[in-house]
Amino acid sequence: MVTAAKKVTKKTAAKKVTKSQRNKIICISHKEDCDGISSAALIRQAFGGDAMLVDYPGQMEALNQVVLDEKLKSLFICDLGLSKKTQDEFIDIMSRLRKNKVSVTYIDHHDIDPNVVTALEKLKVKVIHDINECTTVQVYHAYKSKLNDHASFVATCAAITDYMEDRPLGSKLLQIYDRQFALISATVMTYNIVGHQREPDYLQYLVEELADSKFPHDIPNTFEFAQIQVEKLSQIIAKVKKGMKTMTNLGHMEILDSGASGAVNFVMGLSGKDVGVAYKERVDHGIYAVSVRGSKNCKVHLGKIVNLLATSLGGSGGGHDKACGAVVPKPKIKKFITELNKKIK
Ligand SMILES: [Mn+2]
Repeated sequence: MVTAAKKVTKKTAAKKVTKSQRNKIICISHKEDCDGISSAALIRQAFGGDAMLVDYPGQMEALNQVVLDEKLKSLFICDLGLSKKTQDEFIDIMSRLRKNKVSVTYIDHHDIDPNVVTALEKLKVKVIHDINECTTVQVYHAYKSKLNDHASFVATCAAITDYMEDRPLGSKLLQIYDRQFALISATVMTYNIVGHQREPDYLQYLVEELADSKFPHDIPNTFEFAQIQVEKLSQIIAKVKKGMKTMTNLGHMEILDSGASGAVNFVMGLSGKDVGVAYKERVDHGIYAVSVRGSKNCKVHLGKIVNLLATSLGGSGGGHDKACGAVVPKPKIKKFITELNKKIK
């Protein structure tokens, strides 16, 4: 009895202490491309704190983890779009964070259900959302006064890798720099990020170096590493030529020994169709990670179609009009492709 009572007192005391000591700043950002890594870097430069770098399957797991962090004071969520499958749980986690008085800022540019924005704003989550500019450019624009000059270069590179350097803010930033210099820097960054997806420490290191205003060429071995990646991509071209299949409206291929997102542009391009689909099995999960790309002639919004279709098949997905992704249960992949082929006519 006595011990139990003591324990309770201790717990209560501990809670009181932690309540007044909320001082942690965390940025959860997308780890798979230059926009996510660069957003995390600029948040770090402006506010300090730590980055948690995640992919789409890991997104909710990270949020469920931080909501339990009793020291969390301020949370930024960058470049992580929501889908029909994840948005309700996301709102629920946001309301729990807000009950604990955690300040939350959600910065993104993927297609979003307007009801979700309304719900988030009701909770006083700060929403910075523009489908016309990449996330890093929006971070730069919002927190310019807390950032140094070099931050505009980090944002420029992110805009290039997200195909958004022609947008109002993105194009102004690109004008500051020599186009070729920015292109090669953005491209080398991208190859280093894509090639280090299984090395979280390296991705963290990139965030720190970019926050520290390093150019990609000042980070050791980045250009050499990019060369190795380029060589691998040229081998993928040969494999796609052999293994790609076509339907009326799309080309598709199962990828076995590289990332689906690295191959998908080749699948679209070499198939001669306006939509390409590449999918790769995630062995331990029983699911396929699917990448979808549309050409300039593709007139439908692939992100919206894929969001609905993947959700109806027990998976999830979404993204932009011409570039999106999905997670699809293994037995449903054929259905996903045939249905997508019908819906994009
Ligand atoms: Mn992005």
